[in-house]
Formats: sequence, structure tokens, C-alpha cells
Amino acid sequence: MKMARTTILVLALALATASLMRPCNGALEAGFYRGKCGIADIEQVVRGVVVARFVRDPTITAALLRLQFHDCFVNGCDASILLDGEKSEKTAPPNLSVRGYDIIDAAKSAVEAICPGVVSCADIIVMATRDAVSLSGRKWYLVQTGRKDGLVSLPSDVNLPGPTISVSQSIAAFAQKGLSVTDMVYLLGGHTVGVAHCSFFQDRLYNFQKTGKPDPTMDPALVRTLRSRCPEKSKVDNTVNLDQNQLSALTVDNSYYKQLQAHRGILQIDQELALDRLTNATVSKIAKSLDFSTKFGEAMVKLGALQSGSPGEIRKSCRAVNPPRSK
Ligand code: HEM
Ligand SMILES: *[C@@H]1O[C@H](CO)[C@@H](O)[C@H](O)[C@H]1NC(C)=O
Ligand SMILES: CC(=O)N[C@H]1CO[C@H](CO)[C@@H](O)[C@@H]1O
Repeated sequence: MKMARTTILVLALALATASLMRPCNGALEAGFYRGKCGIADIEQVVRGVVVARFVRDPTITAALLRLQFHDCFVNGCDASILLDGEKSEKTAPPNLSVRGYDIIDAAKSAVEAICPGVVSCADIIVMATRDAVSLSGRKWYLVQTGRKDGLVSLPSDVNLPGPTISVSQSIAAFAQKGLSVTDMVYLLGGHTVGVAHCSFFQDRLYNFQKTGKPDPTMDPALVRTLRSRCPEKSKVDNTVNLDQNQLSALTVDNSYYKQLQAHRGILQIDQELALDRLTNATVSKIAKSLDFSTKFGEAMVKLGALQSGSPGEIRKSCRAVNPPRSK
């Protein structure tokens, strides 16, 4: 009897704490905007903008995927990466080549025109990324919505992993966000689309770990190809496809993992995934699997569930926090 009462008390306390924490972020749920904008289907409005862009430029999938990763991995998915300013996350070195801001602006304008002040920029990132991924793959995945936009954005908060991070360090970085090794291997599958600048892997072509030689784990034929694209003393920083299967460089599929198994990974961390005993079995499994798109969508939803715990708002412009309310 007494036990039961204590249990109820503890439960009530836990619930109270949970509901105290909730108003900051809002609980995420699928279809959060249903009925919040009359009969307008917000997800459909965002999708319309993404489709119109995608038909002109299918590389937006890569831009949006990287944007969501950078947003969610730093302080939760709070659109803090979108904030302009001399001292914002945008100005942190890992961020310098992130693109796709204009697509989010376009989607935000379309949504505001129908339903002002209701839809967060953080949710728009996640919806737009899903739409682009489903256009580049074959799989549509259901996303959760109900995020708030953050109020702060600091370059010093940007502790994103770099391309030479080791597998075990990367596992630790993802674990810190509550993401498992398997989640990490699927999420790095984002590198099945998009490009990397030579400067991020140049060392692997000419002077790997100060040996004066290329990275021995890279297919020598790929070393030759990449050397011609990335000359040693070039003033321009060219780009190459992260998925070296040129037929599927724009497709969200598992060919990235097959390329890794063929020693044709571009970034050091990509290649290490297929070599390190902590991840090689998962890479082999995914390379053979037929359900990559489904599993990738699930991993993206987990990435999208990272929240900051700080107060938030629905921004009017995705690039700036709202002005303080007059009076
Ligand atoms: C250990 C984790 C990761 C590291 C070290 C890493 C590193 C990088 C680097 C160095 C680039 C090249 C940037 C450039 O040259 O402009 C890149 C590009 C990219 N990354 Fe990652 N990344 C990681 C995880 C992820 C995740 C989890 C995703 C998405 C789910 C992702 C999606 C992308 C995409 C799509 C591109 C290409 C962007 C474009 O074409 O504009 N990355 N990443
Ligand atoms: C993974 O790598 C370890 C050590 O290099 C090796 O013993 C093992 O057979 C590999 N597993 C797979 C599935 O490739
Ligand atoms: C400081 C800096 O160069 N920031 C850049 C971050 O990325 C955006 C989008 O590519 C650029 O517009 C910013 O100039």
C-alpha cells in the first residue's frame, strides 16, 4: 500500500518534471501541423517548394542533408544554423560550405503566406530534407514536427566532427547525442550524395600522415583520378562526388557502402568505416541489404529528434530571431 503510494508520487513527480520541460521544445509528433492552419496541408506546401527546386537542381538533396546534420548535431534541431550574424554558427569553419539556406527561405515564405507565425524553421529543415531525400531515393519517410526555433547561435558551439576523426572518436561523438553505432553508420550514408572539396582529403592523395605517400587504403586507380582533379599546388579547391559510383552519385542508395568496400571512399572517416572492426560488419550488412532507404529514413528521424532543451519561438524570418515584442 505504502509502496504503491510512493510509486504514484514518483510517477507524478516525473510527469510534472516532464511537462515542465516540455513547453521549451514541444513534444515531437508526426503531423503536428494538421489542423493548425485550417485546411492547408503545410507538409504539402513545403514539398511543393522542394519539388520545384529539385527539378532544376537535384544537388539540393545533398545541401539539405548536410544542413539538417549540422543543425541537429549542434544544440539540437533548432534552426540555429540558419541565423545570420558575424558571430553565428554559420561562420564556424566546418560550416563554411553548407548550402541550401535559400530553399529554407523559399519554403518559409510559402508557409508564412498561408499560415503566419505557426511553422518553425527547424521543422521546415526536417520536412524539406525528407522531401528531397525521397525525390533522390525511392522512399518517403514520415517525419515528426513540433520543434521551436532557437534563440542563440554561437560559432563556439560548433563541435562537429572533422573528416579525419577516427571511428571510435566518431562513435563517441554520436553516442553523446544518444545515437548508436548503427545509427552513425546509416547516417554517414548521407555521403551517398553530394560532394567534398579537395582540401578535405588532399592529404590522402599526396602525403598521408606525413609519409610522403598516398593513403594505402585508397584504391590506386582512384588516387590517380583524384590527383588529376585535385592537383597538389592548385589555387582552386575543386569538388568530387562523395559516392564514386558516378551512376548513382545523386541517388540515395547503398552504393556508398559498396564503394567503401572497394576502397573508394573519399573522406578518411568514410573509408575507415569499412575497415574498422567496430563498424565493418555493419557496412557489409548495409552493402548487401535492400532496405537502405527505409533504414536511412529511420536514422534521419532519430537525428531529427535531437533537441536543445533551451527556450524557443516560431521565427518570422528563418535568418533572425524575432524582435522583442514592443510593450
Ligand atoms: C563523422 C561525421 C561526419 C563527418 C566528419 C562529415 C564530414 C563532411 C565533409 C568534410 C564534407 C565535405 C564538405 C565540403 O567539401 O564542402 C561533407 C559533406 C557532406 N556531408 Fe558529411 N560528415 C559527417 C556526417 C554526415 C551526416 C550524418 C550527414 C547526413 C545525414 C552528412 C551529409 C553530408 C552531405 C550530404 C555532404 C555533401 C554536401 C554537398 O554536396 O553540398 N554528413 N561531410
Ligand atoms: C572486420 O574486421 C576485423 C578485423 O580487421 C575482421 O577480423 C573481421 O572479419 C571483419 N568483419 C567483417 C564482417 O568484414
Ligand atoms: C563566414 C562565412 O563565410 N559564412 C558562410 C556560411 O555559409 C553560407 C552559405 O554558403 C555563406 O553565405 C556564409 O558566408
